[in-house]
Amino acid sequence: MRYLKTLLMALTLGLALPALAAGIPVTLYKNPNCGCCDAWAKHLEANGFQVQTINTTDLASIDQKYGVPENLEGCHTAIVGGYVVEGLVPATYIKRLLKEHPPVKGIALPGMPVGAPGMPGAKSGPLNVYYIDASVPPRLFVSF
Ligand SMILES: [Cu+2]
Repeated sequence: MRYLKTLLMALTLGLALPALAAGIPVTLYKNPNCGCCDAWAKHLEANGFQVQTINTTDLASIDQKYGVPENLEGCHTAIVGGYVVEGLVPATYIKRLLKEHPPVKGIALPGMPVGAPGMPGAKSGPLNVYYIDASVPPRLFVSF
């Protein structure tokens, strides 16, 4: 009886642990020579995501494939829960996107602004994260 209990407990733990450790899956397309994308991936992993990195020197094709307009391009493109996350968007806003589940392609923090996760330093002003959809000019998702 005691043996059975121990066995059941071990099975329960064995099943529960990988599920907890896995985190929210992210596929990250990045240039192998860009370091801030790796730092951003670490920031995500520290905040409950699990990042799979795919190195490519042809990010233009990735942007085209996922419908990221040129004016919203960052240094990398990530796919999370069916959404496109372009650039160094903080983990907390990705979670908000997944929770609110708006009918858009995704969100973008254009460029590589100092003060965003992965780019050390102090921000020179508020950083804007935009929706990726058909809106011109792009609609603001959040300022931080
Ligand atoms: Cu980068």
